[in-house]
Amino acid sequence: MEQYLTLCKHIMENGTEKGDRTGTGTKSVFGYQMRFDLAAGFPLLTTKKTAFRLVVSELLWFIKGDTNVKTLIEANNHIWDEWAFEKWVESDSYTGPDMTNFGVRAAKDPDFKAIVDEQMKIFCTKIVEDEQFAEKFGDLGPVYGRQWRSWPAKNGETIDQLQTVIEQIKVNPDSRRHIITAWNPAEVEEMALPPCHAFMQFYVANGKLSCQLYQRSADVFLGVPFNIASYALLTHLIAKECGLEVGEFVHTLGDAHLYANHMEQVETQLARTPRSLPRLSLSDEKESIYDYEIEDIKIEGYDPHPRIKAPIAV
Ligand code: THF
Repeated sequence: MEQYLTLCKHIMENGTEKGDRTGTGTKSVFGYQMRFDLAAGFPLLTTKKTAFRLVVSELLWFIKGDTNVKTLIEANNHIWDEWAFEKWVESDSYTGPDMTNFGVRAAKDPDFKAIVDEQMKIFCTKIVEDEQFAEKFGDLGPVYGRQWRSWPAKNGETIDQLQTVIEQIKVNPDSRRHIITAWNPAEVEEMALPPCHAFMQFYVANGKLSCQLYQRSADVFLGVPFNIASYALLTHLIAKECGLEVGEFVHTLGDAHLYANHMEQVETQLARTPRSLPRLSLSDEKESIYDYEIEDIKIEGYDPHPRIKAPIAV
């Protein structure tokens, strides 16, 4: 994963200091590309422990077309909590302490962070225990799962982009139209967060399936290790279903940034030496990509450096 460390170094050395929506501040470059040979090992970061089970539960959530954080919370995956929580605290139903700009304030003030954590716990409990609450506040709007599996088309019909791509890879592998887009301009406003990993294309050559992703906005320390692993896993799953080997994952970034409050963590990581990549192990019993459960997808031989904590920008 030298590619990833090279990206971090590149932003540190050449990035422009730039304000952002979250008010955290970033160092950023525009336009960058990494390539990962998926046959050489599974690209899960070894210079910090990355929670593969969270990558798996999030990807299965996308694949199943789900957009409600309830499923993730039940799988003990909390990476999307903040975006649903934000909708709740801005609604009339919320009666707790003032949560304006909770992300930035919590990152700066440990006492306030404790108050946010407490409200977040209440939120997660309500999501799991109260079905109506979950329906109202757990849904992130028409985000990835909805666009991948049921993009709203004309006459009330929907388009299953994922299924179409899988079918076309099987019958027409040479096609240059193996595309899935999560960026739906008509619906961006209704989404809790417009898609960051927005547009992907698949490519078949020499019996191998490759994938290229265009990511408009890349949180290089926290998000990108997840995004690389997620699309590598998606490529493996589709390749297996289509009877192909895996080729490359090509990761193209738009605004690639390091948040101002991740700099020390990046330095720690850059001082570490990458280790050999783990291997992916998929259950042989699944006929289709829609049948996988979390326990069917495992990583073997993963021996990373310890985890490095960092605050998420909301
Ligand atoms: N917003 C921001 N600011 N960055 C992102 O990477 C991001 N995403 C998704 C949506 N909005 C985003 C959510 N993905 C973590 C990882 C991925 C996320 C969100 C959060 C995270 O905090 N990872 C921790 C571990 C968390 C845990 O153990 O619970 C880590 O140390 O890796 C990118 O698509």
